[in-house]
Amino acid sequence: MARLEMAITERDALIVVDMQNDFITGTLAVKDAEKIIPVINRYVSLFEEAQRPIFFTRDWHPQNHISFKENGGVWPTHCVQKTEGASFHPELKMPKDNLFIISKGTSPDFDAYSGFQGTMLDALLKERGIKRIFVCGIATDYCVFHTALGGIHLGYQVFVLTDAVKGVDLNLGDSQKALQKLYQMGAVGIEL
Ligand code: VGL
Ligand code: ZN
Repeated sequence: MARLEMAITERDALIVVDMQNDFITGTLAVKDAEKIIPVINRYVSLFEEAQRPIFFTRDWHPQNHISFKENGGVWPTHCVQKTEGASFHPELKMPKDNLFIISKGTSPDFDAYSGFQGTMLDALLKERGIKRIFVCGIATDYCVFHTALGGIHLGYQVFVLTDAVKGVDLNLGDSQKALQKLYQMGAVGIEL
């Protein structure tokens, strides 16, 4: 449909969403999530070489978090602060500098699917003059979707790195629907 040519610019940042053990091999494992690790690592290298900031979001829940089934929520217990399940996957490449870790869902009574919700992410991007964000990670139909949508609402040009996302697909087609909705809202799907 469209042919895009582009470069990584000084206005760009990479956002890697929730590449944590529980979402890859743990209590809320997303099918085939480990397959995108090398792809994400390549994007991390690309943005690192371009000296661009890289933001890693993480789900960082207290044990009594509202989203857990045992507390009346819909999800199995996952990404409890300071547990192995909440740690980033050991094969995920972390750059040496210009890296930021954004913890979300940290209050017992609020869930946060968006990396912007209740965090410093917007302020950190703004004070660095970032206008375009490149989003990858898991899950396409939850935290990637809401982080990308949040970015759109906050005025960023959002690119979804389509070869570096994986979805839960609780209902068949959820991830595809999430991507279509993002495109309708102005996001661009791209593979660099
Ligand atoms: C997520 C379910 C519950 C996600 C977080 O990172 O997409 N999904 N909490
Ligand atoms: Zn969560």
